[in-house]
Amino acid sequence: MKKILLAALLFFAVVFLAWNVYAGPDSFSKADKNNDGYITKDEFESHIKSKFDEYDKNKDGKIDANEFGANKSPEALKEFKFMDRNSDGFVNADEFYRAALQKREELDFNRDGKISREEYNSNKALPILKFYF
Ligand SMILES: [Ca+2]
Ligand SMILES: [Ca+2]
Ligand SMILES: [Ca+2]
Repeated sequence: MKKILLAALLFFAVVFLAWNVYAGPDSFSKADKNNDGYITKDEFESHIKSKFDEYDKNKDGKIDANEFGANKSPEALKEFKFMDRNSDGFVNADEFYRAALQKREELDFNRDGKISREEYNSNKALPILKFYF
Protein backbone atom coordinates (compact mmCIF):
# COMPACT_ATOMS: atom_id res chain seq x y z
CA MET A 1 0.00 0.00 0.00
CA LYS A 2 2.80 2.35 0.94
CA LYS A 3 4.48 1.77 -2.37
CA ILE A 4 1.36 2.71 -4.30
CA LEU A 5 1.02 5.87 -2.27
CA LEU A 6 4.61 6.74 -2.89
CA ALA A 7 4.23 6.09 -6.59
CA ALA A 8 1.13 8.27 -6.68
CA LEU A 9 2.92 11.03 -4.82
CA LEU A 10 5.86 10.80 -7.16
CA PHE A 11 3.55 10.91 -10.13
CA PHE A 12 1.85 14.07 -8.90
CA ALA A 13 5.17 15.66 -8.09
CA VAL A 14 6.34 15.05 -11.64
CA VAL A 15 3.09 16.36 -13.12
CA PHE A 16 3.29 19.40 -10.88
CA LEU A 17 6.87 20.13 -11.90
CA ALA A 18 6.14 19.59 -15.57
CA TRP A 19 3.11 21.86 -15.32
CA ASN A 20 5.15 24.56 -13.64
CA VAL A 21 7.72 24.46 -16.38
CA TYR A 22 5.01 24.48 -19.00
CA ALA A 23 3.04 27.30 -17.39
CA GLY A 24 6.10 29.44 -17.74
CA PRO A 25 8.08 30.41 -14.68
CA ASP A 26 10.73 30.44 -17.38
CA SER A 27 9.38 33.78 -18.58
CA PHE A 28 10.01 35.08 -15.08
CA SER A 29 13.53 33.64 -15.06
CA LYS A 30 14.16 35.05 -18.52
CA ALA A 31 13.13 38.52 -17.40
CA ASP A 32 15.00 38.21 -14.10
CA LYS A 33 18.41 38.54 -15.71
CA ASN A 34 20.54 38.53 -12.58
CA ASN A 35 18.46 35.75 -11.00
CA ASP A 36 17.86 37.48 -7.69
CA GLY A 37 14.18 36.54 -7.64
CA TYR A 38 12.93 40.00 -8.58
CA ILE A 39 12.17 41.71 -11.87
CA THR A 40 13.41 45.25 -11.46
CA LYS A 41 12.35 48.21 -13.55
CA ASP A 42 15.37 47.88 -15.85
CA GLU A 43 14.85 44.19 -16.32
CA PHE A 44 11.20 44.79 -17.06
CA GLU A 45 12.06 47.43 -19.65
CA SER A 46 14.33 45.13 -21.60
CA HIS A 47 11.81 42.33 -21.28
CA ILE A 48 9.08 44.57 -22.75
CA LYS A 49 11.34 45.54 -25.64
CA SER A 50 11.91 41.93 -26.62
CA LYS A 51 8.23 41.16 -26.09
CA PHE A 52 7.37 43.94 -28.51
CA ASP A 53 9.72 42.46 -31.11
CA GLU A 54 8.12 39.10 -30.56
CA TYR A 55 4.66 40.51 -31.33
CA ASP A 56 5.85 42.64 -34.25
CA LYS A 57 6.32 39.73 -36.60
CA ASN A 58 6.64 41.73 -39.83
CA LYS A 59 9.07 44.17 -38.14
CA ASP A 60 7.32 47.33 -39.23
CA GLY A 61 7.72 48.86 -35.79
CA LYS A 62 4.12 48.42 -34.74
CA ILE A 63 1.84 45.65 -33.58
CA ASP A 64 -1.32 45.25 -35.61
CA ALA A 65 -4.46 43.46 -34.43
CA ASN A 66 -3.51 40.24 -36.21
CA GLU A 67 -0.03 40.13 -34.77
CA PHE A 68 -1.53 40.55 -31.32
CA GLY A 69 -4.20 37.94 -31.98
CA ALA A 70 -6.88 40.47 -31.12
CA ASN A 71 -9.44 38.55 -33.15
CA LYS A 72 -8.88 35.42 -31.09
CA SER A 73 -10.66 36.49 -27.92
CA PRO A 74 -12.69 39.43 -26.62
CA GLU A 75 -10.11 39.71 -23.87
CA ALA A 76 -7.30 40.16 -26.38
CA LEU A 77 -9.32 42.69 -28.35
CA LYS A 78 -9.99 44.66 -25.19
CA GLU A 79 -6.30 44.63 -24.31
CA PHE A 80 -5.37 45.73 -27.81
CA LYS A 81 -7.75 48.68 -27.61
CA PHE A 82 -6.39 49.55 -24.21
CA MET A 83 -2.84 49.66 -25.58
CA ASP A 84 -3.74 51.57 -28.76
CA ARG A 85 -4.07 54.95 -27.09
CA ASN A 86 -4.46 57.03 -30.23
CA SER A 87 -6.86 54.46 -31.73
CA ASP A 88 -5.08 54.26 -35.09
CA GLY A 89 -5.36 50.48 -35.14
CA PHE A 90 -1.68 49.93 -34.34
CA VAL A 91 0.28 49.64 -31.15
CA ASN A 92 3.69 51.24 -31.52
CA ALA A 93 6.62 50.66 -29.18
CA ASP A 94 5.78 53.68 -27.08
CA GLU A 95 2.15 52.68 -26.66
CA PHE A 96 3.13 49.14 -25.80
CA TYR A 97 5.67 50.32 -23.29
CA ARG A 98 3.29 52.72 -21.59
CA ALA A 99 0.57 50.09 -21.34
CA ALA A 100 3.05 47.57 -19.98
CA LEU A 101 4.31 50.06 -17.42
CA GLN A 102 0.80 50.56 -16.13
CA LYS A 103 0.31 46.80 -15.89
CA ARG A 104 3.62 46.48 -14.14
CA GLU A 105 2.40 48.83 -11.44
CA GLU A 106 -0.72 46.72 -11.04
CA LEU A 107 1.44 43.65 -10.66
CA ASP A 108 3.64 45.22 -8.01
CA PHE A 109 1.18 44.56 -5.20
CA ASN A 110 3.44 45.60 -2.34
CA ARG A 111 4.66 48.70 -4.21
CA ASP A 112 8.36 48.08 -3.69
CA GLY A 113 9.14 48.83 -7.33
CA LYS A 114 9.95 45.28 -8.38
CA ILE A 115 8.06 42.14 -9.26
CA SER A 116 8.72 39.21 -6.98
CA ARG A 117 8.16 35.59 -7.86
CA GLU A 118 5.23 35.64 -5.46
CA GLU A 119 3.57 38.56 -7.19
CA TYR A 120 4.20 36.95 -10.54
CA ASN A 121 2.63 33.68 -9.40
CA SER A 122 -0.50 35.19 -7.88
CA ASN A 123 -3.87 34.68 -9.50
CA LYS A 124 -4.38 38.38 -10.00
CA ALA A 125 -1.30 38.42 -12.21
CA LEU A 126 -2.70 35.98 -14.76
CA PRO A 127 -4.39 38.42 -17.17
CA ILE A 128 -1.27 40.57 -17.13
CA LEU A 129 1.13 37.70 -17.68
CA LYS A 130 -0.93 36.50 -20.56
CA PHE A 131 -0.22 39.52 -22.69
CA TYR A 132 2.97 41.01 -21.33
CA PHE A 133 5.15 38.05 -20.39
CA1 LIG B 1 4.00 44.68 -37.09
CA1 LIG C 1 -1.64 53.43 -31.85
CA1 LIG D 1 6.78 43.99 -5.49
